Amino acid sequence: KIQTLRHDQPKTYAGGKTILNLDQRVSILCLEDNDDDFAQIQRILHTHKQLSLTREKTIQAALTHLEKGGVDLIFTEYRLADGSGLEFLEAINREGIETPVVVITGLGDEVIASRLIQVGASDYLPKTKLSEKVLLRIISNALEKAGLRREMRIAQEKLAEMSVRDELTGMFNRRYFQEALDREIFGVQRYGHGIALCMFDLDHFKSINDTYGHLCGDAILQAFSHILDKGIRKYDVACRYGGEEFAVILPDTSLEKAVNLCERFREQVDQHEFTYENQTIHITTSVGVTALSPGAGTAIGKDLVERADKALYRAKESGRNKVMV
Ligand code: GH3
Ligand code: MG
Ligand code: MG
Ligand code: MG
Repeated sequence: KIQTLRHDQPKTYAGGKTILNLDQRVSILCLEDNDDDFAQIQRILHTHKQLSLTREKTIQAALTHLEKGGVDLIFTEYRLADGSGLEFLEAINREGIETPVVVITGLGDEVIASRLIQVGASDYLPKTKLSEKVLLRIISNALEKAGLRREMRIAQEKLAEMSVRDELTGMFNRRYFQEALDREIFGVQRYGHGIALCMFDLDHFKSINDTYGHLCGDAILQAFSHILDKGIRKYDVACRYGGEEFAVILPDTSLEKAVNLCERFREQVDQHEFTYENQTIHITTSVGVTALSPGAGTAIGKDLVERADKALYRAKESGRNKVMV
């Protein structure tokens, strides 16, 4: 859809003044190779002391300038010595620069304008429409839009993070675990590094709940997660697999090393004094471990989980508080 670009009707309030909601300094970078054009913008805005204008004459210089940060808004001419405004916008997108861009140009062309908006220009202003009122409105619009975009991005990132995490413990959830396991198994064949999978199940956890209450159980699950989290490397993947079951993927790890690690965890949990409302609680964990080494044939995530589960079952059968393969 081609956007209709209207710069002749600034937002106004009862007093008829343009609304510019700027309570802090705004640093504007002008990408403009024409001295007169830059002087005109300076002249128009010179009474607004909160707006500081700096200038670069080429796309390259502007990009270098932007790398240093501190720019809130960009004005750019469309036709530049080393490229077009479109190329500038594309370079900005490539670099992941979020600073809003307003294109100000003598070239009044609606098709170019809509194309510029499509690649992310915040606004497009023909030079014939340049006035204090219009510029101030455009500045305030661009900053507002950029603020909303930033908030949206942060919200999206938060949502994405939440969708892979377990709420109670903050560990990865089962869905993420499945994805991660498939990815790691693929890596075993591709890069020739073995992986290990460890399944933890807290022993007699039902009786912990029955004795101390469900909230206490929750607190213990959190404390247990913390112990697990602290004992692994940053590229290991620890997940809450189910209620009181946890799974840890150890990339680039042999069965022997994994067993040693789990044995340390088992011991640590056994020694740990969990506390809840001035009560000291003792828990233990059973662990099943399995590994996949390169050249050991093909396996899918389900096979590996099944093997670890069986090992865990053996740990339970042989008296709990044990690590089994
Ligand atoms: P074992 O594994 O040693 O065989 O015995 P268990 O009692 O741990 O095994 P079971 O699978 O019968 O019970 C698991 C218990 O874990 C029951 C359930 O209420 C508790 N549980 C599961 N999820 C949560 C949770 O999110 N919070 C709390 N507090 N308890 C949970
Ligand atoms: Mg269980
Ligand atoms: Mg059970
Ligand atoms: Mg259990």
